Amino acid sequence: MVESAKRGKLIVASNRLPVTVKRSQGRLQAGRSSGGLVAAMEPAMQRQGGIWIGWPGTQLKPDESLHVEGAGFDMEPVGLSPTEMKRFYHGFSNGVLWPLFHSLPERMQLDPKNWKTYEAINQRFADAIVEHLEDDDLVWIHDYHLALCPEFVRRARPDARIAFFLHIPFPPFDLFRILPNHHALLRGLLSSDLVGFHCPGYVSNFEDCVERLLGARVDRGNGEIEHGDRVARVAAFPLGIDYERYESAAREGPRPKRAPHEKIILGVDRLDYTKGIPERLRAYERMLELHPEMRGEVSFVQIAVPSREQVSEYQALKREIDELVGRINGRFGRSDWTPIRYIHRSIPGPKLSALYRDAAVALVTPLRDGMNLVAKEFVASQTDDPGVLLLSRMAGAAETMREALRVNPYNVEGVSEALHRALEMPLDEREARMRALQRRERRHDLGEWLDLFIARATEPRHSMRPVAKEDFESWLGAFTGKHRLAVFLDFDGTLAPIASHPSLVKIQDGMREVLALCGRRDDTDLAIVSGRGLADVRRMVDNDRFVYAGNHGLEIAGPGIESYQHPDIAHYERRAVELVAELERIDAEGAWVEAKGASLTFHFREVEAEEHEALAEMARSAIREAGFQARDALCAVEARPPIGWDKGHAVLHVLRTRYGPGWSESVRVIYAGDDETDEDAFRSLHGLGMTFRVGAATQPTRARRRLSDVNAVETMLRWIAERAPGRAFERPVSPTEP
Ligand code: ADQ
Repeated sequence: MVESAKRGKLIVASNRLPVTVKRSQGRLQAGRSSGGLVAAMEPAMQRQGGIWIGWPGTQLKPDESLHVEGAGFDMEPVGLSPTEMKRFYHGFSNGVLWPLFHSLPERMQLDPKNWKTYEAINQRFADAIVEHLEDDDLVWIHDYHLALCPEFVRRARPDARIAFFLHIPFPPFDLFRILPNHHALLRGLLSSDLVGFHCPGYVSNFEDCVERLLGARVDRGNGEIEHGDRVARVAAFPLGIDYERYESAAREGPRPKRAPHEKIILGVDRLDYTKGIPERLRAYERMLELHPEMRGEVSFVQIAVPSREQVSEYQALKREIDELVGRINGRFGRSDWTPIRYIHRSIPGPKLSALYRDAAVALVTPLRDGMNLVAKEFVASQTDDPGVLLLSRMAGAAETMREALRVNPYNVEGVSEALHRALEMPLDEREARMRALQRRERRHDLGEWLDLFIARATEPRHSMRPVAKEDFESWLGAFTGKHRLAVFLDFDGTLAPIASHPSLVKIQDGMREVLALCGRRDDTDLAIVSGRGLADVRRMVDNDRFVYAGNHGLEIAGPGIESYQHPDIAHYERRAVELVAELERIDAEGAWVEAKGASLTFHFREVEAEEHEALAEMARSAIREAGFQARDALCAVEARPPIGWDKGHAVLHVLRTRYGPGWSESVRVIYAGDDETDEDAFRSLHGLGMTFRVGAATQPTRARRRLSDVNAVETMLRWIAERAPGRAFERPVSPTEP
């Protein structure tokens, strides 16, 4: 299946707009927002045009709009109240995701209320996107604040073209799984057509996580992930900078009246604990300790833009840095020399360019960093005497900037030695390293990044290669081993494609053949577990070697077990007759009631989509009033007796009666189903068996893995039919038997 992609407008969404609005004397004033995301995306939007959706930095009044003269693109503000800021931005985004994704989980501050607000604000952003969304537009969502947004946009507009870029690292599986909401976050991201990261290492961390936590099928070679019935692509797009702009700004930047006597060591960061500023100050202190001859010869300029000042972690960091700077300056300072000049504010562009240009060494030593643009800006600005870049191995930038002196920022001793080496480095080596760095950054600049990302995001969609027997061999081979198999299968949507009416559902020839093959094996037992009445599903499948559980397991019959009927069923059969009559009175063309004895289903697949929710609500309330449980199914609402018995109970009942209480020793269980009611079985079998949810990725699942459709189930059954013979079942011997 190939779908062509035409180009519409670009809709960018990020937590912050590129301007931060302040209210001063009742009037709005717009300033520039800080940080790497804005540095990257603003030039991109200026080139591309479109709409940027984000928080403007202050709550606008209903009659106020945001128009920034000469921006080159439109801006759409999303309002956040102070409480929402506290919970969504400071609480979950920066209090949980930021530290965890930077591999600093002990700094996480979990609070379930913050997660709720995170969900709500992601929905708000999605609504704003959908409002502007037209066919052929590209939605480009940015960063960890909006990880659920792709899913919410996809729900409203299933065909939208959605891309996501993460500006920070994606952590390894072992860390990511600490997050209580990890499934939701992965599902959110996978609703995109393309998920971009800075580095291949982050891509492979993400692939590990979706494979191990969601059981999704991952094609690492092609960077494709199957998520239900959709395919998301993943790839690394290392961000570059607008090289020429930094280069010319450096050439034109203000020149000092006379060259400073000391060599300048420069640090430029947002004031953030991931940037490793205290560690860097200690390394500088150690260098002064070990090399007294450097005192008075060098000077460390650290510029730190205030960031997230409401968060206590950031306030503590500020205090720590203030104290360290004071201590080091007190310890080594002289009347004619201050070892550290610490500037706690944003610096205007031309001044920053001049600082970059004139520095002898840039100390870029984050403890962890998605990419780090400061390293790249420094390199582009080195138009005069070449300086040296000291770069943390933990920054994404270090993966490509090989000619930098790469250091471990945690190793204070090592950084101090590297700093000394950088200060003493001869000109020819500095030149060779800097020119190589510059060539690469010039070639792989922001424009190239943008072209590559947009080209990939608008590529025609295609399906992944269909799931093959080899996939099942790797998922199920070791699990099943030589054991006997107990395979439980839902019917509608699992063994046969859904049709407009239950009576039209039909098992295809290939499926029928493979079911027969499985049925003939003496090491494999099949059971069909359906919401249909027992007689109905047995007639549909028509294989007398199988066990059947009808009415969601209220009635069970088949070879090897005694027939079972739940004791309360007769009572509910009588009451269900009245409920059927009641629901049949709901007047909607195409809606109808399927009577199944003690349970029933109200179907509305054939009714106009916009009426679905109202009909479902009417049915739910009639069902509840009649004393039944209402449960949503695919274009239907089911009424079930409230007797605490579901597909999960039925499966465990079959296993216990067929193989004895120690069944988990002797058989391996596989369950596949496509319906919400199969979730009960997934829950019961969690940790006890291998479970598959079939179909679209629109619903969360407890199943271990997802399968795209009925064909994938057929492939699984073919693998089962053809697998090497297992041991025949031995009936358990009770201790009292001779
Ligand atoms: P940040 O964590 O903000 O970005 P970084 O990539 O270094 O980190 O970008 C900082 C930007 O702010 C640079 O453009 C820099 O020039 C500017 N800046 C910093 N201090 C400044 C100051 N005092 N005055 C003026 N400007 C200053 C996040 C991720 C990074 C990733 C970027 C882009 O954490 O890893 O590289 O997004 O994806």
